[in-house]
Amino acid sequence: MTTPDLFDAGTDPAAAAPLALEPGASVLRGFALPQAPALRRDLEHVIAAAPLRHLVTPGGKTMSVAMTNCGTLGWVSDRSGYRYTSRDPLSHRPWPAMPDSFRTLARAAAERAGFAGFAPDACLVNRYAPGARLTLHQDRDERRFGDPIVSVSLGLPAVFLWGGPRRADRTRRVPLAHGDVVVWGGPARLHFHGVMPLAPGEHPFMGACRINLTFRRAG
Ligand code: MD6
Ligand code: FE
Repeated sequence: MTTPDLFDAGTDPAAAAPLALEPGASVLRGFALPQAPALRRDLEHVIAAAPLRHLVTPGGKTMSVAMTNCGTLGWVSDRSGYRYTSRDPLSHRPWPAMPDSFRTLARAAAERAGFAGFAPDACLVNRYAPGARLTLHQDRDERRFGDPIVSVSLGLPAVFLWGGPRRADRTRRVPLAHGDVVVWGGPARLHFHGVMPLAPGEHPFMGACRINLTFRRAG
């Protein structure tokens, strides 16, 4: 007989059963909580080397979310389009290395969600200040879609919009809190998704913002 209490989410977040959004997509509540201090510490170094900045979309709008990257590849946007680059266009230097704490967490979360062997080469860092939002989009600038995406939420809570394979599909609202991890791949890999405008607030651990780390295998 196993003892369910030993695997209670309150004592071991990594053991919590994933909440299935639909086939291929799951939410791991609190999965990143034990690693949050290490993630925050390593994030400071990433941001010092490659500052957060507001990118411009191909349509000429400045994004409300501030972004940077770490890893071999980084996602960027400008008037000429969306793409992955191996260098930071601001400094012309390679993106900062992906910290081991990031890589290890992403791999473990993917495995927990049923995608063993995930080896991300790109981590997009998103910082939301109150009011910042991400309109409905697909993640499809990666070379292949065989690998999942792992998305880690830190700081202020947000409402994630989870849609379907077509932009016009109905969306559902998924609240995401500090430490939650969303993993999607397989049949859900190209589903539309977005983030509602961030409500103002002060988070005891991250201050007045939400940080999202999105891991991909891009190259
Ligand atoms: C965010 N995330 O949660 C924005 N994309 O701040 C994304 O756009 C995203 O969370 C692909 C997979 C997971 C994500
Ligand atoms: Fe996305």
